[in-house]
Amino acid sequence: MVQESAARVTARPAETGTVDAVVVGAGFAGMYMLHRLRGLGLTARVYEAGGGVGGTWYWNRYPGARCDVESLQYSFSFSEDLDQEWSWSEKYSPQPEILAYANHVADRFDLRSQIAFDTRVTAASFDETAGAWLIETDRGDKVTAKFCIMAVGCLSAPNRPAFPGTDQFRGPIYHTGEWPHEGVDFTGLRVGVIGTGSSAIQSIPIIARQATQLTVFQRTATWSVPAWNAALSEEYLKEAKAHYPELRAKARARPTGFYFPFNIQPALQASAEEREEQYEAAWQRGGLPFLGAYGDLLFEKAANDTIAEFARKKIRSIVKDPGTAELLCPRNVFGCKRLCVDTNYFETYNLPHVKLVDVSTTPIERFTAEGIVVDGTEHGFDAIVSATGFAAMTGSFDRIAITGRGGRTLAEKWRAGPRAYLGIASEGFPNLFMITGPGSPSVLASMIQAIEQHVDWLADCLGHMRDVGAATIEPTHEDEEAWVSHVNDVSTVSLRSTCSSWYVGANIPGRPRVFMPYIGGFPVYVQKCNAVMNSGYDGFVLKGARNSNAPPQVRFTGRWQVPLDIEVISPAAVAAKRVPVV
Ligand code: N01
Repeated sequence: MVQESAARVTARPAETGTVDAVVVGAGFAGMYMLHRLRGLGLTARVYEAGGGVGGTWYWNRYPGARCDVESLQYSFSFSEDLDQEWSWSEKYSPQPEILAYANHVADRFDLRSQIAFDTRVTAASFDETAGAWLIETDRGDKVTAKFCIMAVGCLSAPNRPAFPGTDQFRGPIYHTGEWPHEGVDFTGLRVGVIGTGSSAIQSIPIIARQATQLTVFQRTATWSVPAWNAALSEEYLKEAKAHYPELRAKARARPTGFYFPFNIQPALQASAEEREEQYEAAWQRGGLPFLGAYGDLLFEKAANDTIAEFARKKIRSIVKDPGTAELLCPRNVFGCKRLCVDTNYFETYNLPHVKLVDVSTTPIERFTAEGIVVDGTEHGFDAIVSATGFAAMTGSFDRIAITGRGGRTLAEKWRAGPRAYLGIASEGFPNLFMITGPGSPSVLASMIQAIEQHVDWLADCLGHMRDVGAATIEPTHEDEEAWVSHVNDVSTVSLRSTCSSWYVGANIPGRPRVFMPYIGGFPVYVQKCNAVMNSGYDGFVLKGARNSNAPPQVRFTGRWQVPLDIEVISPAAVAAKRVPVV
């Protein structure tokens, strides 16, 4: 019995007509895009499948959900007033607070009137004669727009593995990515959790507090670092806000798009004692910056082995049962999959009612009415939590029938892996844009900064198209191919490309193995985008321009013209494997 969140859907007449732009999704990307479109004086309609704004933070309401980038940086930076007005309560804020922030932004910038909620876009097709997109929804809307902007999120399409017998299970099955809005009380229940990624490691300690019995099915052991989350004091916030602009600027110059202290020295040049000290200090600081302990950790396997062994020692020191501790010790490259950040994850396995079941060699066989069968043994449950992740990066595009020039579908074009120039646009699909699409830093940067940079670039592009009277913009085949090759080449420099993560689509059987996000570093990517814009959109074809000599005007992207932290983060540093990408 699969549980879906119960959204109250109010009736409204189907929409027709024409707007300048349709935006698909009202998460952080869709909201900011709408704000910028409005600033340009363009008419826009946003369609959002959820009943409210917030995207990821609207859907992922599982217990313990919170961000793993510090809240002071995991927030919009486009408005200094907004930065000053809003106060985060914790270092890593919980999902309800991030959702409250999204709602505050929607109200503060008066966005709701142009968003149609509870409406899923089902199809977008390009009419070559009209030079416009026809966008259709599951509520019968058929709207025409010159621009179609996909703000659909990188981790939005839940992965539901097809375990035999799922329908037979008598209790509820909850997916972490579509958690019931009313919450779930596991008190007195026997609960099974499938998966040990970020969603699982955050929810397991909380579920364990309620359940009478908790069984975790682990296919791949997870690298996780303590968050050491804490409340933010008034004094801390006051001080941070006094220096907010500097913090934002420093963040933009970092490969991750967020700031934290890191050490560029190679681990292999330090002595074993120095490394131990350095790792211990980084562990005590906690969070994703743990990977910044040395500069070569994601480039040199021998260096990575040193941090991996340190983290395994930590797991063995926390988990009391040696057999369970060994099962929880990952054997793959440290930080190859997205590093997890937890509060009491490993400690939870010391509780007598919590059990770990290894499904790495004996996969889940089937569901029954009573529970889950592994290796011939039935584990009985009252409720099951599927923390099985997402069809990352392209899954949200797969859910929409997108048809471009000549009747070619995006699904067909992307069958062997996504192809997009700068992760923003794809040849054959004029005036279709993607915010943080595959081939851009997206999930390897702080998502909100990556979103803002794309939206600002796109707003400038649309403004330029209006200045020169261009009807359409579309990347050339050659430039797109060159960019896709570059994204692929850069990925091979990093150890990140070596394991079966969702970055490469390998979490789901049958998906093509392609490293999808751009791993060359956020500032390097931003420089490329700026260069493309400043050259008059090199790599793109603008059709119908009356005034093609007009130089592009930089309307709002000034804040992205930040110098690289050149000492350590330059294309040469990438080539020399010296970019501490988290
Ligand atoms: O999903 P995941 P997630 N049988 O794909 C397992 C972001 N995020 O929702 O590793 C058994 O990481 C799968 O096993 P394996 C963050 O970027 C951020 O947890 O593929 N197990 C894995 O253990 C994150 O990386 C935050 O072998 C199966 C788990 O399910 C991303 O979202 C919080 C299986 C899925 O883990 C996704 O995280 C939450 C099967 N058939 C999420 N299929 C923060 O900001 C899958 N699994 C903190």
